[in-house]
Amino acid sequence: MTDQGIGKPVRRKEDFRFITGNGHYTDDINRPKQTHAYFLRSPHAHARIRAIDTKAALAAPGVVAIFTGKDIAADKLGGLICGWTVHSKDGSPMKVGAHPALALDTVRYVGDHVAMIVAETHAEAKSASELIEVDYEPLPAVVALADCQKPGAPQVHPEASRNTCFEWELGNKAETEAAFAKAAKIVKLDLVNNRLIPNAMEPRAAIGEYDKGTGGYTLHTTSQNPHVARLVLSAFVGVAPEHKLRVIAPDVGGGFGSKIFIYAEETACVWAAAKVGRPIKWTAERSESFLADAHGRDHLSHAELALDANGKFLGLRVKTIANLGAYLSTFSSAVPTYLYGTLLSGQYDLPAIYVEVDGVYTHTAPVDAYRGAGRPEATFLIERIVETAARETGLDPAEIRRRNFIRSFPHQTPVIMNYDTGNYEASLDKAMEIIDAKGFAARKAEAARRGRLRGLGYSTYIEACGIAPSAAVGSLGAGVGLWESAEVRVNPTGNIEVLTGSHSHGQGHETTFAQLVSSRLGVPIDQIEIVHGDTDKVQFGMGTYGSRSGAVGMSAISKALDKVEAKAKKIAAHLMEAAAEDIVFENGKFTVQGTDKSLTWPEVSLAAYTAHGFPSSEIEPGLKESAFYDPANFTFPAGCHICEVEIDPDTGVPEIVNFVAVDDFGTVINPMIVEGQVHGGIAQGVGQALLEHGVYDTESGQLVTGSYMDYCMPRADNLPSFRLGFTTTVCPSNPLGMKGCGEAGAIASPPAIINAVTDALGVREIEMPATPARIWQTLQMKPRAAAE
Ligand code: MCN
Repeated sequence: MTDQGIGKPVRRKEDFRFITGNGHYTDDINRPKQTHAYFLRSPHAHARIRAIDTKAALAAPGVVAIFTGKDIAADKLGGLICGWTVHSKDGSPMKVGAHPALALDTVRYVGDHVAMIVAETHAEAKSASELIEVDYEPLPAVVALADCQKPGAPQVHPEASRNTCFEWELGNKAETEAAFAKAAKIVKLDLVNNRLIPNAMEPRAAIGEYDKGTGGYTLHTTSQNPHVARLVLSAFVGVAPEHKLRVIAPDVGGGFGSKIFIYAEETACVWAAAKVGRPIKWTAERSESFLADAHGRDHLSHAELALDANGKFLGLRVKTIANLGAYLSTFSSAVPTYLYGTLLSGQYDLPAIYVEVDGVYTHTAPVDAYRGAGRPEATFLIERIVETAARETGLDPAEIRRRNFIRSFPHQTPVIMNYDTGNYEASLDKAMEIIDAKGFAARKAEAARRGRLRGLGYSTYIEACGIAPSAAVGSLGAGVGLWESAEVRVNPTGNIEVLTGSHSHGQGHETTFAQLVSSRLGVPIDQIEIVHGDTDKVQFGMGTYGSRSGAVGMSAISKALDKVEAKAKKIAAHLMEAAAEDIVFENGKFTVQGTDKSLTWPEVSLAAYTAHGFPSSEIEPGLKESAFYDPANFTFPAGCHICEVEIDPDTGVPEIVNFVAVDDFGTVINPMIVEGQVHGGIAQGVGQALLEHGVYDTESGQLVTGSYMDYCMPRADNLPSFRLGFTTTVCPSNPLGMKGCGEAGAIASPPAIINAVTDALGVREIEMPATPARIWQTLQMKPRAAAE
């Protein structure tokens, strides 16, 4: 056994290249004879394009070519797709508006793609874009979520009347109504889940190339799932046949969901490379990222919780309007439906749930998955209404949760999910102990003496991740299977290459995946290479999102390792003239049970390739195995986050003085990496709860928060030192017992923070982000509200 195996806090081996400037990101790559692209974007939220005059721009210095929607249409390319079909209550499929990579005759949001200018340099392409004359006929736009379904509202797509893409429902309406009819108490809450703009450190980038000799295309791009990109670009958009398209996602500097999708710019770069006969490179400027990366969240909800006289939950009903933006992005329909409604049972034994979601179009950037994707919205809703119920019934917030926790597993919720395992009380107890919940009253009193308002907020969350099995997601409308694949190649010298369909863009896979192999084969991690992100190298893969790479991707590796081990034992048995059943493989050594005969890992690896004397009918030469793995169920990470805030009533400035997260991620491969994932997720949750808000001007549809001057990202001094703890229930749905950890922080933390802020202020509600201005305003309104 190496000291780098499962459970060890091994330092991330990829970090050396990242922190010494030796990473290879898409923008670091330059191809011979490369040109540069710039995209002319719509300044209008909604307008008809009467004409585009590119003459002057084409004559500008350095310009190689200019393409518009008409050129793409002339090539009969398909539009950008949404890969998940959702059906409305009446059984009709969602209403999909056309989404050409470059706008054809209408632009539908500020930032929509109008023309692609290809020039010798980025600066030349950009300045030529100013010479393009677009004759726009501005049209009225619908921007506010609350307005878009009103009669007479401007229409985003002719296919979707009332701008409604789908009217989805889940759960049993009649049973839920019956539960409400017998309730002793009904708690009602209106909630806004604020729009967020993802801000990965590396903006999106692409280099499209075409090889005239082979007819092959190559796309280097900042993707979380290069095989899916290749599939969509070939099968649906029709850029090139799948076997003639290579997609490479090299080092990628964060994605948080926003790099799952197949966007216009990457599509146009690879398509146009054949037209100009030279590689085309594009790297987003940060302000383009604000405008045109898919945004996250943006829900308006009304929720009602029915309780009996003992504080036991009887039923939950929810109506949500979910903003999809101007076009359906790659997975956008799944986020406010199957990734949201299915988690509304939370950690609670809730006998009846009925949820309705209207997915609506507005003249804003597309909205799709962003760290947590649907599950933060569900957790925010359930944890806010449970907290409100505690306050309105006079029950302690921990006590009302305890009264309603699910305690036996497996547990079938009324909203599809079947929770496999968990121990919610254990994580609540541990979090309360770490934060010293008992001492809170004294701390509050002490803060009051200093003129500060102190509050405590709980969030006992659950999420579903892994985003698999294929049969389950297929039955819910996914257009793809959601398994994962792996290949383990043992070289003759004993070192190992693992080809995985997962993609690492900050999650430390090169370390944790190698730790798994090290544990199993007894080989140090520096002799193990994790290969990912290249469709020409890796057999296939569904990529990284939904915190699936551990539970699904590593399980595929584990399955391939089973095969490698079985074959290596067979070879060792042959070499030592023993039966394969008698070979024990431990710590990288093959021993014939009960003897001192043994062989080392390198000896067996070498023998696999020399293959001298192998009985050819029984043992093939070589040691290389692959596997596709489809799990039995989602995984259900759960836990308890508790936040303690202090507010300065004079300025409204909140300070998180204490934040405890106790999570159950099943078997943990690398506790240091997992803690880092939790820290990052909480930082994003703090951003959503207190700072970040994507705001459009409701009249003009201009993005008001289009730069870091207006969009407030969390900084180090907004964050406390998090205190973490773990509880463990081993996941029975995959061979490693793992549950995903990548999104938990972003899912769990916002309600804990808002529950703490409302507790400190002594108010029922405050909208996210609870900025100092909003908090101060709430405090000023409070005496008035109390008097009314
Ligand atoms: N891990 C572990 N033990 C567990 C679970 C996970 O050691 N029980 C390790 C895994 O081996 C992996 C890491 O923790 O190295 C995260 O694993 P997992 O939870 O499976 O999540 P994924 O690797 O699939 O990553 C996706 C997830 C998502 S959905 C978003 S969004 C997100 C996130 O990860 N985006 C990130 N974390 C991010 N971190 C960075 N730095 N950048 C992003 O873009």
